[in-house]
Amino acid sequence: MVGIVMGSDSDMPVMSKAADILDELKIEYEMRIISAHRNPDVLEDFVDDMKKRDCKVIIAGAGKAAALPGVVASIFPLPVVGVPMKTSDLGGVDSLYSIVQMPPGVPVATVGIGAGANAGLLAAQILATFDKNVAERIDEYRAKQRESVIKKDEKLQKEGRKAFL
Ligand code: RP5
Repeated sequence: MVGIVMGSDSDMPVMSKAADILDELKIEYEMRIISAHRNPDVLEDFVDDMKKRDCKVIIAGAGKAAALPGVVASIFPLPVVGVPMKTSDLGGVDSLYSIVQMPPGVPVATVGIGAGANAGLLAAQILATFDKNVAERIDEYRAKQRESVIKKDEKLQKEGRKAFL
């Protein structure tokens, strides 16, 4: 299973995209709102619980001085995927730098600003390294993705660029 945690309910639109991908790939997850700054004790309990329940990867999203993914990585021994939120003051580079610039020894696999779907996919790909069923479902997902681009190009060839405007 996968853990999904975010610092605030305001992060939900982005973190929901990660959950949508896991739903599509039939991967079980637990989703929580826990702030590293506002309730660190609850965060520690959550990570301990995830460890006990054999969780293999945690997706953690936060914005601004986004400590959450790094704190999760400091207590969870398996991969942590960090999702930086877009912010109103600094556009999300604040979150991105906070999450990606971890000190040596405590890595966070950081996706792009607001890239919840990629976080879900990366978590699924981590599970796919040892779960053949998940690997097969990722192959199917990619085949659909390929097909959708081919269809768009066929439309372009048939109807011209104005059909997209
Ligand atoms: C972070 O501060 C959260 O992850 C959120 O992205 C940001 C703003 O939080 P709220 O003021 O919306 O609760 O901790």
